[in-house]
Amino acid sequence: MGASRRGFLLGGAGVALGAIPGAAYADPAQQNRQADPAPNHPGTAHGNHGAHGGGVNGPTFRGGPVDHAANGFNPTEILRSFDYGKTSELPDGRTLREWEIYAIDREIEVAPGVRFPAWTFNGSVPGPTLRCRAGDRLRIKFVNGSEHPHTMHFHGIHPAEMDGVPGIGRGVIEPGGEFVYEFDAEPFGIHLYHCHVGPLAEHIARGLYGTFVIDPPQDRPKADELVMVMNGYNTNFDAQGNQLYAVNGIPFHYLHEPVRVRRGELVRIYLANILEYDPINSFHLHGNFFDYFPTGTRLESSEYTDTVVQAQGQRGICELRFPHLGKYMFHAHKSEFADLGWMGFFEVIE
Ligand SMILES: [Cu+2]
Repeated sequence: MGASRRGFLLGGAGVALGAIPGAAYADPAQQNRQADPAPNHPGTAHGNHGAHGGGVNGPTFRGGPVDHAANGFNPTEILRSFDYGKTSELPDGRTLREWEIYAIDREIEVAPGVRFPAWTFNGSVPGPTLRCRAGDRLRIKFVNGSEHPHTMHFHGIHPAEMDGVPGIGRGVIEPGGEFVYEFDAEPFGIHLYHCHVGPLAEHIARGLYGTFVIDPPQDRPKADELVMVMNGYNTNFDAQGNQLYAVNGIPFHYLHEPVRVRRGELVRIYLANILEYDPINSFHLHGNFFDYFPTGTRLESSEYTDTVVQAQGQRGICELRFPHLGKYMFHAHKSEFADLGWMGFFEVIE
């Protein structure tokens, strides 16, 4: 990976790339000193990269936000959005939760001027964060409104015919088809759901994934709860790595809109790695340490750290209280991923 990937950053995606201003996160004085004096000069590798070659901000897409309204979702909202479904009570007294999930083909702007033909659950990347409690009965009606065959495969414990893989139970759901997945929520923790149709890496990397939180029988301590899904985009469609990286769908989003948290309040991050084409990803937080609960299936922390590494499909819970005010970066500690979008800020306020 490396040079060849970056060299074709704009590859297969439809591109209407204008001049990209220098990055927004440096202090203005520094930005002025470092900015490329001729952002549109010809002869740069990709024509119009505003910060080509120089400055602390580099030739990336940090300069501006995407059109969230046109995309139909905003990563700031995904952060604290939990979908508890429609609830009712079963004859045995347990809670039944029902959701309707649609596979929708949707082109989204993943970086300023870079459009990606995504396949989504309910229109966003990642899909909605479904939330329930251990022991609930879950009923998920999946409607395939995409032009491609898909499934919903849930992590967790359930019967084989509810596993959402080709050839078992109902198997593949063709375009226009639908199926109701039904099973009990176990074990508690943070899990994933994603399409499981081949070529699997592409069906996932196009955007068909989301997280699935099962609360323990007794609530965890009250906290400001956040979902952070580490993802990426292979805009070349060559299955050779990714050209953009993000958390909750849009590269650099939380540079432009920092994650606001309160000093001293318990913050709980449901963190998942759904990256394809790269074996691992990581989460590193500046100026603070957090407790880490792998997969969230135990109530005792296993580690006190500022960096966790997750392989594809791994997830866990990070808990911390920020003692000091101010802005703190978070990013993949794989620097290449950070430079290509996987970075942002927490902003600690009173
Ligand atoms: Cu699929």
